[in-house]
Amino acid sequence: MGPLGDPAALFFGDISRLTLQRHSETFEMSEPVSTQNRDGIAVLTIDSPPVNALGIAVRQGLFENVHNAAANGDVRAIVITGAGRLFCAGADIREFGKPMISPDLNEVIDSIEASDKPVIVAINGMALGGGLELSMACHYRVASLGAQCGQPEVKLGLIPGAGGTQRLPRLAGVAAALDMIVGGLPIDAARAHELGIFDRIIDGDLVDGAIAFANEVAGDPPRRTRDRDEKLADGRDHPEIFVDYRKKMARRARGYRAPYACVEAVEFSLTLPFDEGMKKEREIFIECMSSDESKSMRHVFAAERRVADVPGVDKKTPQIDIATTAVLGGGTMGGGIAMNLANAGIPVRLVEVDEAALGRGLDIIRGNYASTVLKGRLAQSQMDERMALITGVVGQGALADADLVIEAVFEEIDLKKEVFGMLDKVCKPGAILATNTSTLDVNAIAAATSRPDHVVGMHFFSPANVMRLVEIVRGDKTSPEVLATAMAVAKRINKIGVVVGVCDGFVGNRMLHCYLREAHFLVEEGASPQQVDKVMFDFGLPMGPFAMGDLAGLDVGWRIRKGNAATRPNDLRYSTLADKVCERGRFGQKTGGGFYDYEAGNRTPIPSKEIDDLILETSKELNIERRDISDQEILERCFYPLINEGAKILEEGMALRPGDIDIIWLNGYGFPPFRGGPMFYADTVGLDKILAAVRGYEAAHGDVWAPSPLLVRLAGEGKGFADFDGS
Ligand code: 3H9
Repeated sequence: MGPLGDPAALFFGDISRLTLQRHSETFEMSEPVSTQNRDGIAVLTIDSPPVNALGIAVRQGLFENVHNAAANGDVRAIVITGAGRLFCAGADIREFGKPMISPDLNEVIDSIEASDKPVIVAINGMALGGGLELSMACHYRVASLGAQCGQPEVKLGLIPGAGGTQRLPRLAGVAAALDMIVGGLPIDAARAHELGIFDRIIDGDLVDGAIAFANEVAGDPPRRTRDRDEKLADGRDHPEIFVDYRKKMARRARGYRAPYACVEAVEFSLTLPFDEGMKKEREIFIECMSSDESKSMRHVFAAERRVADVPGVDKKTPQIDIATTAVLGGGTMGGGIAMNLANAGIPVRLVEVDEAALGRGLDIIRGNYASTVLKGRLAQSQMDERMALITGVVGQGALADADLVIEAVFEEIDLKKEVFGMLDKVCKPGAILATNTSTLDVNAIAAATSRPDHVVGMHFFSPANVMRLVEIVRGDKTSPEVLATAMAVAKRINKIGVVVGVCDGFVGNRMLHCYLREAHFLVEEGASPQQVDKVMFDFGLPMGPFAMGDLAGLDVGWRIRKGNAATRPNDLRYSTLADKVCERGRFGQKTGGGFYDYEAGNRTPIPSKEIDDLILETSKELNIERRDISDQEILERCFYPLINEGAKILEEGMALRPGDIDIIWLNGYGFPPFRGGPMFYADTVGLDKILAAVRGYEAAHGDVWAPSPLLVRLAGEGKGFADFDGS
């Protein structure tokens, strides 16, 4: 049965006047696709907020409206455009994994391409994924000055599945198509025009310009992308381009399937006729769609957008105007935070106790910017603008009129309390006092002020000017306005802010602690640092725990451990390995050695004889008979306690959702997106399997392995963390 005669399609014909609830907003939806006849040119407008995605209602609407326009004797040409801020964000991601209802996107696209009347797409804003594929099946493409287009499917673990891999090389050439499809980044209108994707850029009213264009081509035979192959010649003459491309992307694409699948599909545009290439594209698209990689990356896409949903805060929550800011403490962290603010055009005072410390702090910032300029990623003029926004100041006077002060002094509770007592006296009423503490009690810090409602945690991750994550720590008394403003500031400085509760280490570091603990125990029991690091690297992390410690500096954790020594329970197993490494003055890369040795000017870790001996000595002291440890045990012992701790964090309400924990681990600790984050990964393994392993390790290693009640409950019910609804 054809799509128009499909009962399901008839049902969906009614969807056009649905009222759609999205967060707290309500949209009155009009026809998802409507037609206006403008003197013989049918103008079809896709109107499906928020992003004109190609869900069933839009596909159905396009199919019918194109069919009607093509059959209408008064119509000479067809223009397709989008209402709102962008043309089309592609296939409707919410439909993925559900049964496809006809017409599918390829049927719609085929019907457009087959039209005997010229079809011109008028691209406003963005044409992404299926939106670009639909555009490429139109006979001509015109776009507004600020338009962009791209094939971002790879970021969802997919390849373009509606002709992108076959039509883009025909329009833009193989090299540019590979860059766009494998890289997934959009290009601007000027570049798209230069490449031949856009036929004309319209400066002025886009629809009027598209109608004028349509009148120019109205009598011409349709120009179909599938029939064009002049741009393929280059690829045919240089088949080595694919070999080179695979080699070039190997480091970036480590652990991923989709980027390679993209290259494979583009290659078929050269080696097979168009329809055969389309079939291959379809096969690969379907294979990718059912992969854990794509499921993980789609989860990440949705989870990133959900972090902004925070109880007690919504779009109506008033925010505090942030015009002037100050960062207290010009060390590596404070400097990085100041750079973030300046990068977003926000003036910031960097406050230090004396000129020498201030000079050091400003020098580090200047050096960081200068090295970005040297790499060609920042213009000198931009560096100058940013440096001009950072004013170094000695003394507290500069804090008085700041709207937001971010404290980044040493990680010691008494010092933090003293600093907040001072801020309370010096700062103007209504100012937000934020602490960058990574572990300490934000409520205790807030209690040192007379305005605990204006105190919040903003925990940046090192290096703060690079890492995207900020844990926004909601104290017991933090007001909704302050929380909403902190979230807005994070967004403004291009960070992803995740709201967490007050507990030791918050979410990320609390889980990291379990991971590091087991990594050290494993080395005491028989593994080597390099074996543990390799297992983690092969899993997809940028580096394992020992290489990471060496990079971050082992002295930081050492100082914290010494601070906690007095309160550490005596009956708990504690690894002294890292302390012993530090006692030898080996703080990591910066001292030329940590768990590994380093050659001057080279960051490559070299296995260390000194450390090997130290490990053997330590095992002996502890009466541990060293044994061979399997990679699987390393994987389980590093990740399962981390996941178990994540479950405890959820049941205590310290994180709102498993997805929030995943976003923290992806953006703060380099957890690979193709695994979706630790909680999503746990679901792919199966909570029953994880629980069984946790119980086994509990029997062997004691109470630290006690499973969280939430893990026990969900595993018992045959569920995953994805089923956790906060109760
Ligand atoms: C594809 O096309 C496959 C084809 O090749 C083959 C098919 C056979 N679908 O990001 P925002 C929602 S795969 C459904 O906050 P922004 C989003 O969830 C697709 N919903 O806004 C959010 O909802 P909520 C390839 C979508 O201005 C709301 O729109 N395309 C889709 O920062 C606003 O989004 C892509 O991968 C969608 N496709 O950024 C593009 N896209 O408010 C993915 C967005 O309920 N999208 N939503 O949380 C984006 O990159 C950005 O959303 C965009 C706007 C740049 C468009």
